Formats: sequence, structure tokens, C-alpha cells
Amino acid sequence: MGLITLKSLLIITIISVILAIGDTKPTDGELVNVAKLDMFVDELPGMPKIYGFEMKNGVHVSKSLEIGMFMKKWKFHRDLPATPVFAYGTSKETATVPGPTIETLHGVPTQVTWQNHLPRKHILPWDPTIPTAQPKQHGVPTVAHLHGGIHEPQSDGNSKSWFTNHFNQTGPTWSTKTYLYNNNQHPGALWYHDHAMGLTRVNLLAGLLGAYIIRDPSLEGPLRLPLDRPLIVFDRSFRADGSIYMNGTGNNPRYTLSGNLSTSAMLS
Ligand SMILES: [Cu+2]
Repeated sequence: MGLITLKSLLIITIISVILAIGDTKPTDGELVNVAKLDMFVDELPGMPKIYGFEMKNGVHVSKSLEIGMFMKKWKFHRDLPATPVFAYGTSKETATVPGPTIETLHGVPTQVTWQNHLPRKHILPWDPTIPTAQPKQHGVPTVAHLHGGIHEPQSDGNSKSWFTNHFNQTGPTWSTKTYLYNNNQHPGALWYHDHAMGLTRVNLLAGLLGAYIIRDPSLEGPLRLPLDRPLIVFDRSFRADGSIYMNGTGNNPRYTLSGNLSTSAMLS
């Protein structure tokens, strides 16, 4: 569908999210045999767009965004039950997996306040045998990282700068609620994702990822691209009840191995 030319500022993003799942044998709950699911029965979902700039007096200026993380249910396939996920969005109702596509302009900074609205408990198991963000009370530690972004360190989503619901608890390097992305680097397609210490793979598996695009109309306009749609490819394994499967035995270092053993690939 359409041509993909990296040089041409593309805006077709293909991101492969490879997550360590551990064992292929389920220990708790029956896995869905995805070979039995009909393919291409769902329309390609279009993620909502959020603009990281606005026009004032004929000039593009910086914009401050607030993007939350919410627990909700998400339909990954017509014949799968709805799946509990963690989703980025401007509200629980509009939150999606992947999250909204953030559209920015080269040279116009975007500020994002990432808000954690997640529940006290995670929807997936944590591995206690590796160094992990440990809130003293309940809560799911999160911190957003703009992958490939070039900006100040305090906005980079350091794994120890995590925070829980309403910033109730914060990690040792946490310093600011609002992140500043300069958007001064080459235009192109990036992605954002959670980055909390020891929980990155779990939080991504739960759904905390999305596309981030830096545009430069002076480069892109003359190309007159016929198609402009970010694509994200990611994979998951599902239990029969629709929930995401993740091995929960906590047998270090099983969780830390990289490699993709999920059963189903999804395109959004
Ligand atoms: Cu990354």
C-alpha cells in the first residue's frame, strides 16, 4: 500500500516491537491458536492524531500537550474477547493501542505532560528477580521515553525517573512533570514508549507505545506523497479470555532474554 521511501520523509512508520516473553509453553491459561483466527477481517485502525504545535498570528508556535495512561479494554481482533490494556490518550475514552500519533513540526518545540492514571495493580506479572522500580505503596511505575529523540536529559524518560498515579510516588532521578521535545533534529518518524526501570517490556506489552512524527513541510511538500499513514507492527500472545499472555514464573534471567516468541503480529 503506497511506496515507502525513507528519504522522502515517509511518514510511514514501521516499528517492530520485540519483547521477551520467555517460554512458549503457557503455564497459566490456554493460549489462543492464532492460526485459527481469520486474517484481514478488521479494518486497519487509524490512531488519533495529536498536534504538538498550533498556529498563532500566522506563525507555528509551540504547544503543551497532556497525554495520559489509562487502563481499558481493547479489541485486537474481531473474534478475540476484548483485552485489558494500558493505553495512551487524552482521555480514557479516546486512549488507544498503539497510542495517539503525535505530529510535530521541525524547529517548533512540543511540551508533553505525561500523566499516569493507571490502577494500583499491574495487569501483567512483574519479575521480582531483576532490578525493578519499586514503589513503596501500590501503583504502576511509568515514564515515557521518546525513542530517537534528541533533547534535554531531564525530558528523556530515564528509567529511574518513573512515577505512579498522579505522581504519588516518583523514582530517584525524577525531576519534572513536563517534558520538552525540541524537534530540532532531522524530520522523520520516531516512537514513544514506556521506559520504567525493570518494567519496560511489561509496560510495552500492556500497550504503552505510539508514533511521534517530526515534519518539515519545506522538505515534504514538494514530494506530494499520495499516502501518509503511520504503521506500527507489534506482536502479542493471547489467552482464550482475550488477556495478554506473559510468562509469570520470574525465573531470572528468563525475562531478560530478548527475542520474540509471541504468537500474533498486529498492524495498526
Ligand atoms: Cu526506545
